[in-house]
Amino acid sequence: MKTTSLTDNFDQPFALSAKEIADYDDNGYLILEDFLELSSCEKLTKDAFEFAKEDIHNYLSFHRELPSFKSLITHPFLLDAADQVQRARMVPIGSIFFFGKPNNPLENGSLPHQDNYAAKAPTGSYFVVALALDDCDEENGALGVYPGSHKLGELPFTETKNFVFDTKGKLEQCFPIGNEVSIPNDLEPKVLNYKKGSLILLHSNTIHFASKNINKDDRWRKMIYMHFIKDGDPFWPGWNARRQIMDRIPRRL
Ligand SMILES: O=C(O)CCC(=O)C(=O)O
Repeated sequence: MKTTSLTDNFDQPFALSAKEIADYDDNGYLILEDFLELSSCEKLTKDAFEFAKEDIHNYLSFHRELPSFKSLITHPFLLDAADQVQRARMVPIGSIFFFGKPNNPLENGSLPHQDNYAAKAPTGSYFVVALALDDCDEENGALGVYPGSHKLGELPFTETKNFVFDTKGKLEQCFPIGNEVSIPNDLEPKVLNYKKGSLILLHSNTIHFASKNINKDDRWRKMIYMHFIKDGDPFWPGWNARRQIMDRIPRRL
C-alpha cells in the first residue's frame, strides 16, 4: 500500500482491497502496515512529549490540543479506510494516547474488554482506529485481540474504574483500562505484532487487551486510539472523555 504523511495530497481516495475488507469482517480487526510515514510518526511523538513534559501517562483528546493529532484523526485516508469497513460515514469523536513507558506506575495495560461500554452507542456504530508509534510485540505490551469476538455482540461486563484525578484534574492513578468481559471458552487470544506507522482498524465489539509494559530494554509502546461514530448516531460523551463530533470530509468510498 501507499505510505502516507500528515500533509499528503489526498485527491485520490484510499481504497482497501476486497480481501482486506473480508479479513476485517471475519476477524473484527485489520492491520494496515506502513500506513503513516516515519517522519509523521516522529512529529506526533515529538508533539506528545513536548505537551506531557514529565507527566507521562495516558492522555484523552490530544486532538484538541495538538494540531498534528487533529490532522491524524481527520486524515482523509484514515477516514476512507474507516468508512469502507464500517459501510458508513464515520465521524471522529474522541481519542486517547498511550505512552506505554516501560514500568510506568501510571500505565497498567488493559483488561479484556469491548469498547462500547464507554460511548453507549447503537451496537456496531462506535469504532476504533489505532496508530502505532513504536514497533510492538508481546515484550512491550502490544495490543491483543480475540479474533472473531466481534460476532458475539455486546457481552456482559464488570464495571471498574479507569482513572483517578486529583482536584486540579491531574491524573494520579490509572487502573488497567476497560470493563472486563468474561471470555467464551472457544475463543483464543492473539497478541498482535505490528510496526511503527501501522494503522489498526478495530470493531468496537472485538474483545481486546494489553499487558502492562514491563520490558527492561527501554522499549516504549506509544499508541494513539481514535474513536468514531456512524454519522447521525447518538453516543454518551463521557465525564472524562467529553466526546464531541468533529468536521470531516464527505464520504468518498
Ligand atoms: O493499552 C492498550 O493499548 C489498549 C487500550 C484500550 O484497550 C482502549 O483504549 O480501549
